[in-house]
Amino acid sequence: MDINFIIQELERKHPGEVEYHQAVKEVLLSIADTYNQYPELIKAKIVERLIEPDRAIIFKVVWIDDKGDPQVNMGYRVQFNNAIGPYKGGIRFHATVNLSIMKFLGFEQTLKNALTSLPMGGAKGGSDFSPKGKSDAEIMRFCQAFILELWKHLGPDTDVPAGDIGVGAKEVGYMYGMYKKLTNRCTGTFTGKGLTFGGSLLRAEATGYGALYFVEEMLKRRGETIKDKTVAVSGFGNVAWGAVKKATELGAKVVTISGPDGCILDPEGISGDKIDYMLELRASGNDVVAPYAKKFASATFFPDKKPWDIKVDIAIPCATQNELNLEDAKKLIACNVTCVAEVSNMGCTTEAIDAFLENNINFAPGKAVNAGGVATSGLEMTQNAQHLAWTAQEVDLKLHQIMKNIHQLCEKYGANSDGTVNYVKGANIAGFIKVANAILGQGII
Ligand code: 2IT
Repeated sequence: MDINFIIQELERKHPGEVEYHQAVKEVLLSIADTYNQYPELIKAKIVERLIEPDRAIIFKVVWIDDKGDPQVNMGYRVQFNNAIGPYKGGIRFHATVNLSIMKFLGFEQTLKNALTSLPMGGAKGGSDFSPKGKSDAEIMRFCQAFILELWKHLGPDTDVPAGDIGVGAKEVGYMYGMYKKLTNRCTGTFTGKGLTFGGSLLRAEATGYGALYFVEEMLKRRGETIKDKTVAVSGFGNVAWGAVKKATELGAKVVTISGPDGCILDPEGISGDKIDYMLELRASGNDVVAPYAKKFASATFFPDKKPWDIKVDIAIPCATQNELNLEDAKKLIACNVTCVAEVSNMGCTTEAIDAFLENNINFAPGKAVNAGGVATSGLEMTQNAQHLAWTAQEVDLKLHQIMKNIHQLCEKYGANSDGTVNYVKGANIAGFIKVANAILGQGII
């Protein structure tokens, strides 16, 4: 495989889509050696077929704000690949959303969903609509207008969306409500739904819990446990909340969270009602963490700062793509961090990942670490199809097993000769092999 040529062609066809190029390049670099051992994959042009989405649906969303004025936003759904199962992936509402970000997320989702071992293809959707500062009524009208266009492309066996940044249970509820009204069918065609209308117990916690289960496996390989370790978390949304909750439950001390406004340092640890308060912060809709330091005297707020220059054992980025760059990586390395588990999708820049790997820091990529979220979405689909609801314990057990399996896949495909694991390689190759074989087995379509 001539990676340079494939990337050049991708850039020529899709100029300026930098996040999409970044995600594809990272994967191709790590799978190249394996791919070149399979002439049948090369002959069938599996890489060329995998890196292009099946389709991208782009539409206009017009809605009415509280003043009675029309507003216009963009809507997207990138149905990336359905070789393994129905398109599946979250919807993001954030001012930065564009086609490149949707495509990188859809591509990552395809490989991630393959890692879960559940029958789900990959997709991503969203809008440049920013929920920040919007009233509840505005958010509802936007969600309804968004689905009024998108509903015809969805379905329980076609495409099942969920939440992502800016889309939580409330927004999923508004979107699913409109979807159900238009189709007149209770098909459960959304995951992360409210518990009274088909949602799964533990879906809210699943991404963060799954990430910590994965971290436990990483540490276990080194003969360590997470108990008494110090942890830096970025972000303060649903995913960060679940991660802080599980890390604390397992005996670690989480000393940071962060938002677009800056970073909170709480040396006493974020536990108990401080964790519950994260939900309040998020529900306020202001997208800031500063109020935490006003409420809890043990904490300090540092405006415009990231949590990566604090001495911790483990760093867990839970905010957004490229949030952790080379400069941040160098600071963490200087602080003797030993483990970096990326929970945000593509949370670390390529240069940051290279720095971690060169310095023998245990680094694991988002598509492995955060797969517990979509895996539990898969479990929600199963429960909906069975017309049953499992207990939290049942879901947790399955989630835990899935994360252990993903870790094993990383060990299998990412083993270094010195006995350590290259998790980037392991996750990319394991996901790719599964999708590649699924594409190959279904002919040229
Ligand atoms: O990035 C992700 O995996 C998600 N936003 C969750 C997707 C899902 O379908 O649950």
